[in-house]
Amino acid sequence: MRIAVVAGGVGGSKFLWGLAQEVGEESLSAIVNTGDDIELHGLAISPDVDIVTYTLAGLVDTDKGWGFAGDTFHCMEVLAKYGQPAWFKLGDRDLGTHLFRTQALRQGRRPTEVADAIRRALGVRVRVLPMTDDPVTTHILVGDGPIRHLHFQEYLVQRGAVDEIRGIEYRGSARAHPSPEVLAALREAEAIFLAPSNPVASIGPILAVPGIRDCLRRSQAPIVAISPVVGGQSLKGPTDKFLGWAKVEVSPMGVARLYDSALDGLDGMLIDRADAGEAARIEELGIRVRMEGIVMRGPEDKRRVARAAVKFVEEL
Ligand code: FO1
Repeated sequence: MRIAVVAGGVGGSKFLWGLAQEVGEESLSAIVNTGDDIELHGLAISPDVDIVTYTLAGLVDTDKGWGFAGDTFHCMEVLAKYGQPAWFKLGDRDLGTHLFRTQALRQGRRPTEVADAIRRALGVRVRVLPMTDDPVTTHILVGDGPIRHLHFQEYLVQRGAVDEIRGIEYRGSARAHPSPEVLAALREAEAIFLAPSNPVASIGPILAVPGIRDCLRRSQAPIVAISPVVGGQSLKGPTDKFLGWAKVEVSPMGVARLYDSALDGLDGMLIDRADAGEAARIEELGIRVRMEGIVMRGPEDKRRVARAAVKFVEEL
């Protein structure tokens, strides 16, 4: 079965890793958020694309969820000595990726081509596709008086997501087009999963690209979301804060409703057994529900969630 997965960084990569073990890498395409992309020290950094690639390559630092395992940060120490911003920790090995990406983009290669070169070089057979080759940047609006516009990484990493969210902009998304590779992956897919990533900050920028949203709306393939919320709490990071801003209930039901309206119909939702009480309410929306333990800590959890998702979609 050919599967397309719409994914952010850490949550998306864990689910993709499990899927790769269960169905094999060749049948998978990952359509990855690039709203988090940032330029720092003159380098083009694409965190979610790298997280997905490193995870599938078995090279990621599984404690942090990003960067290469065992990386060192000597270059950052030198940059800090020169008074350069050092809040976004780029490992010495990781810098190799950013140097390569920056140089290749300057030579005129598309982000999709560069991501493809990187994943192939690292031995990944899943097609890792940036959501678009056009620039899209997620900005978080904060501030009690005058509104400040923060880049997503400034909000999340530099300031630790402490600010109250006043607004979110997916800058450039309205003018962005999906790449031919993304369109092909979506059209060929026999099943589409929305990974357990932040619905507003990670999946939101992808669905904000009109050509992707339209393609998903028209898709004949079943679309199944894996809930990023368990027992009223987000699986990772400040997802609840983002859902709160979007006036979405921090529950599988809230996320189901959000996706259902964004896609003009969601086919299925995989939720945690802890949320069994919500199943009937979600099914009232016409969305089929499957329950499983969906918290992914170790490799066996990731495989179990992936197995449940595949079985569910096969039965839809
Ligand atoms: N996240 C952090 O919390 N702190 C960092 O210093 C940091 C550095 C970093 C470097 C490369 C990379 O690919 C990812 C990195 N991340 C870091 C993760 C990233 O900011 C977010 O987790 C994602 O953008 C959200 O999906």
